[in-house]
Amino acid sequence: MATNRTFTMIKPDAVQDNHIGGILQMIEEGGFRIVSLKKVQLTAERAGQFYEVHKERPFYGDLVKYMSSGPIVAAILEKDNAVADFRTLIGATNPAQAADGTIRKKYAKSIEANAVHGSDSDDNAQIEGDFYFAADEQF
Ligand code: 3AN
Repeated sequence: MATNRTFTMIKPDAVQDNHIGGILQMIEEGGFRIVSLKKVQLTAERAGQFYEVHKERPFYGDLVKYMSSGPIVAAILEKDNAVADFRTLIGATNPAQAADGTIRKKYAKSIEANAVHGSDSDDNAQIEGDFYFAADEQF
C-alpha cells in the first residue's frame, strides 16, 4: 500500500554552500509538507549503516566519507504519492541527466555530491525516517 510520506537528506555539499533554504523552498513549493526536520553530522559509522544496501558498490567507501564530511539536514515529508513525486522533484542521480526544474539540476555538483537524497520506496522511507527520528518521540 502506498503511503503519503517520504524521507530526504540535504547532503553536505548543499549544506556547506548555504542551499538549505533554497532546497526547502523547492520542496514546499512542490507541494510537500515538512513533518520532521533536523540538522546533524553523521559519524562514518552511522553513514555506513545508512548506506548499507550499497556496501558492495565500488563507490561505497567514498560515499560514506562524503556523507560524514559535514552536517546534513534530514527531513520526513508528506504529500500524496510522496515517494514517486519526490523522486521526480529531485531528478536523476547523475545531475548531468537531471531534468530542468529539478533540485539536482539546480544544486547538484556531481553524481556523488548530488545535493539531496530521496527514498526509493515506501518501506525505505519508513526505515530511513526512523533512522533519524524514531528516538525523538519523547519530544
Ligand atoms: P539515488 O540517491 O538517486 O537514489 P542511489 O540510491 O543509487 O541513488 O545512490 C545513493 C547515493 O550514492 C547517490 N545519491 C550518490 O550520492 C551515490 N552514488 C550513486 N551512484 C554513484 C556513482 N556511480 N558514483 C559515485 N557515487 C554514486
